Amino acid sequence: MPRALITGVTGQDGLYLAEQLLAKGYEVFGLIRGQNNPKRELVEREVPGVQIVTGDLTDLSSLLRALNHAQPDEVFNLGAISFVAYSWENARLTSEVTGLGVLNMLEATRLYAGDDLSKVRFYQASSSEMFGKVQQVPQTEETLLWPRSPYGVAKVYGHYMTINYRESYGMHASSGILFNHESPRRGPEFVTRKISRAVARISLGLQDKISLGNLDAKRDWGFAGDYVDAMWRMLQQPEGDDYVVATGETHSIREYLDIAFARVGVSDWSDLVYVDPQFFRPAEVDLLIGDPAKAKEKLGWTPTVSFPELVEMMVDSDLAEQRALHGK
Ligand code: NDP
Ligand code: GDR
Repeated sequence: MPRALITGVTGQDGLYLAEQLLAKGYEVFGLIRGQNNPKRELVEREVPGVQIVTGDLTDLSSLLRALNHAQPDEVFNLGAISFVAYSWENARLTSEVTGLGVLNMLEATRLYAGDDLSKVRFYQASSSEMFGKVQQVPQTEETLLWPRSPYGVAKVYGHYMTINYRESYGMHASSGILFNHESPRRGPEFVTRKISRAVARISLGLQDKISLGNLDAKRDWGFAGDYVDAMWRMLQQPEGDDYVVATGETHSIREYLDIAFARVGVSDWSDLVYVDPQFFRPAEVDLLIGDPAKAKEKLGWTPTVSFPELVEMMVDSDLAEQRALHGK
């Protein structure tokens, strides 16, 4: 039975990945940080087969202990401070967790493997946020990186460190340059979930308006369940490599709003959305659109959920959740 260790198991991707690996017959270990992490219950409820280990990406010895306990064949490093807007307010902390945390995890994995580095494979959660300022459309594995946020800079560090472990030690280390992916499990601070939840609440009379920032930003949005499958496929390849994972389509926040409101029967949302300058970022990533050709060809990966299906899935899920919460 193959064994996997997932950092960031309490997050959106960690939950989907744990679910998929358990269904494939893996023994799954999930790293959880903190003395009494409230999200532990979420993991135990949603993916009950996961075995919890404790550790923190800023603490190398805790990671080594977790690895020695789990004895994984595959390590998925999904843990990070992942909210881009927050990264300006906590740039150093973001660098330590999202950047240096990758080095800690790589080094702990190397130490755990000892003389036989072939016994373990490593996945790093890199991001389209590394592309930042538009240099090329669509973005590929070869596009110049120009990060626009402390988060993006930290991810670039982790990305190159992963490549460096592959080149220096021959580690089977892969970096997935994943474009935005969403789901009903998305954190409510991210724009898609913020909108789907607000639309559900507005339609049920629980809220009047949504405050948002830049409505003209464009993202290549896919479904998280598809994207974690791409992570797993990367680690099944004979060699570690880097792959862009994206849909190849881009849409603005306005288009997301159109579909989300249409789902609850609202065709003109202009009076329901308030643009609040507090949600604008010091530097914006205006346009992301990825070219997933390499992932399609080498991994046989293809997205299965269209943009309208994704938006509707999220609004429907929030409607059900809000109805249950408020007895409506
Ligand atoms: P989430 O924000 O939902 O999850 C982040 C996870 O990281 C949580 O489990 C969190 O744990 C954990 N974490 C935070 N700090 C630490 C720490 N110091 N030590 C150990 N774990 C920590 O992110 P997603 O699931 O959306 O994304 C997964 C990964 O993929 C992240 O690295 C993200 O940056 C990256 N990514 C995500 C994309 C997306 O569109 N979703 C696109 C490209 C990359 P806790 O619950 O304790 O806070
Ligand atoms: P992003 O996701 O920064 O792309 O990072 P987010 O959903 O936060 O922002 C997407 C775009 O929407 C604009 N926006 C708003 N964003 C938020 N959060 N709240 C608002 O009110 C709002 N109004 C407009 C933003 O300016 C931005 O342009 C996500 C994270 O999952 C990262 O960890 C991951 O690496 C990248 O996706 C790929």
